[in-house]
Amino acid sequence: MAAPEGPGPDPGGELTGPAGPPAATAVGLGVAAVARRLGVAPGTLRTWDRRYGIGPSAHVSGAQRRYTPEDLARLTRMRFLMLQGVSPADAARSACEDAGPVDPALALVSAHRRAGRSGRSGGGRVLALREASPATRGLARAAMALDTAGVTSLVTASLSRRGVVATWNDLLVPVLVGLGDRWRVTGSGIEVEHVVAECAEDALRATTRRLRRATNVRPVLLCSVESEEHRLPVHALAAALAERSVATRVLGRLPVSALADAVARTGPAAVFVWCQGVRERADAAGLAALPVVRPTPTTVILGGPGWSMGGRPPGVVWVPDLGGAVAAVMSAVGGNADSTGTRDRAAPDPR
Ligand code: B12
Repeated sequence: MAAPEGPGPDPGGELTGPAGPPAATAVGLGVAAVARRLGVAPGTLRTWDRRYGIGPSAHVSGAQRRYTPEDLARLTRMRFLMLQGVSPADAARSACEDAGPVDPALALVSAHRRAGRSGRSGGGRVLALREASPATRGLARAAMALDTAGVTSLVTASLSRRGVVATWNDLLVPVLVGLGDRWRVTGSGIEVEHVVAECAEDALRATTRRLRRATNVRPVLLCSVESEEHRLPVHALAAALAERSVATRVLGRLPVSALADAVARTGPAAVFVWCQGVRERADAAGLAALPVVRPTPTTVILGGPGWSMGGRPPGVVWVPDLGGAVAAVMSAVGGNADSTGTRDRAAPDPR
């Protein structure tokens, strides 16, 4: 079993029993003492024992079963994982570690623990990735080293070699998801997230700025909902469209009323609105406030996991990924989603 994070076994000397090597001879802690240490009710400990088989293992004749230091270490780890948002069942399984990590987030915990044991701190310097091509591993390494020049040059090289959609899907998203998982499990790595977000945004904006001759006559507006701080997908879309000679206007975070004004003033072919929805979900029904442009109405395209689509007005579409957003905008402006100016469209994924 991995060493527990947080207090180690028996730091408070509450274990009862004869002196000597603790695990072998100590009689152990009672349920009330363990509950106190973990900050849970004794009944909760009994439930965990019954449901997940993570309970006291010392058998003392004529007495209640007692918790050994190993039991306490296991429970401490389970509690630590639960405080990071892992479900009790998964936390118990991981704490016992017989079955190995059961999901990527738990694999991440193990990676961080291994890094921790080799003397590193702050969640370790290794980023566990759900998908790990050599390219994504390289980007993750540069990011974890806070090597801004390295991150920018890896992203920039991939953008010009493989194009925006492939760079976003195969290089950036796996690293961003890995960083998000790491933050969820360990609460650390915000500085790394910022390095990747800043450098990626720079590189994507540079791609967008390279557009010289736009083919779209009507404007395309890109924005996110007012409460949203996640904006990388918007910049990925702007860059992917620029590659296809479609100019966009990135309007940042907007309340619906401001978006309505922008639509009224510019009569766009398409509007894209991103909502990650961390602080609050956005209701697509609210977009009924957008003015109807005549003779050809604006195509309203929504992206991100934060939308409630229940009462969406007719003609409002939700797209699941960057490729879908590109296709929807290209169809609104009458262009071909596959036509890009990128040199090497067919460059193999270096996976
Ligand atoms: C970078 C980042 C930030 C940066 C954003 C910087 C920037 N310039 O954008 C900063 C530091 C500002 C930030 C802040 C916060 N963040 Co944040 N952040 C992220 C991170 C790592 C990447 C965001 C991103 O670009 N995602 C894009 C892709 C990678 O996201 P995806 O969900 O996997 O994408 C799916 C679809 O959306 C779709 N898709 C992907 N790309 C595209 C593109 C288009 C155009 C379309 C249509 C679809 C699409 O395909 C994917 C598969 O289905 C995510 C981790 C993650 N998994 O997303 C956390 C994450 C979104 N953040 C999270 C949180 C909690 C926060 C904060 C509350 C943290 C805090 N303590 O302050 C704040 C909230 C800010 C706010 N009010 O919005 C959580 C959200 C959890 C939840 N249940 O909602 C995440 C998921 C991390 C986690 N695992 O917990 N964050």
